[in-house]
Amino acid sequence: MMLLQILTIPKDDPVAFTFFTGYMAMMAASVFFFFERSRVEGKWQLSLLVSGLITFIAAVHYYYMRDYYLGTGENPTSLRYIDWTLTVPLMCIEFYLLTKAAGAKKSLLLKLIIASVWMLVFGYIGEAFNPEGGSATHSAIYGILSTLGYLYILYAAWMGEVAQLAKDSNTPGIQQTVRILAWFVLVGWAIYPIGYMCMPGGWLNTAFGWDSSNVDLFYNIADVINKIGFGLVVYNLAITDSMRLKAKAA
Ligand SMILES: *C/C=C(C)/C=C/C=C(C)/C=C/C1=C(C)CCCC1(C)C
Repeated sequence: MMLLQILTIPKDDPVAFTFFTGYMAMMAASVFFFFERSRVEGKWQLSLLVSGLITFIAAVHYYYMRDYYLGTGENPTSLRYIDWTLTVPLMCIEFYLLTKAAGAKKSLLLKLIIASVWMLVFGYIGEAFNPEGGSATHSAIYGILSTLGYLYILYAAWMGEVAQLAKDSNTPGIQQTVRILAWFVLVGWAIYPIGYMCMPGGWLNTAFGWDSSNVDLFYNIADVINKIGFGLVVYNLAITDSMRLKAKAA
């Protein structure tokens, strides 16, 4: 019976659907990024490798989260945060690689990674150690602490070092790409705190009665947008620039 439960998607369960489609989308995106890597100029290959690693790591976690969710009906909180702790720093590396030619230093990468780990550690405490039934205070305190890390990355991408380096690069392609990625951080990443607020004790849970099943719905949709979208934006720059270089050489 247990096996049957694991293998079936209940037809009235949109969260289960998004775990399956999320898994497949991440897998397909990884294959795409890894194969396309050989078609771009050498200087872009590392960026595409990182794009592929982000979606590949997510795919493996979705494989396990999907079973965990179907088997227990609960949020796979620990798997979720292990995934993010690996993939969000990799997204910081994408910013670093894009601005490296304009002089980005290792210290910038380190600051971005520290901010993302800060954001995720407090988010994890907020979710995983939320008292039974949900505590508004616990949820708010750790939510706010986590948000400070998010705001730092947002600031860096829009007005801080990352934005400045993109400007200094004097390369329209880099400027445009960094700007689009900054939009992802502003809009795409903002979906996560919305999901967080659906858990018991969270503001949306109390105000609208959105329950913890909505947490994963928001996270799954946000992950597809952010991980695959981020990768495609970088890919677009890499392939456009490579084609241009090839045309010039011919
Ligand atoms: C691929 C995964 C990504 C891009 C995950 C991003 C996650 C966030 C931006 C999470 C942010 C949170 C807050 C800003 C406050 C509440 C707790 C979090 C961790 C959900």
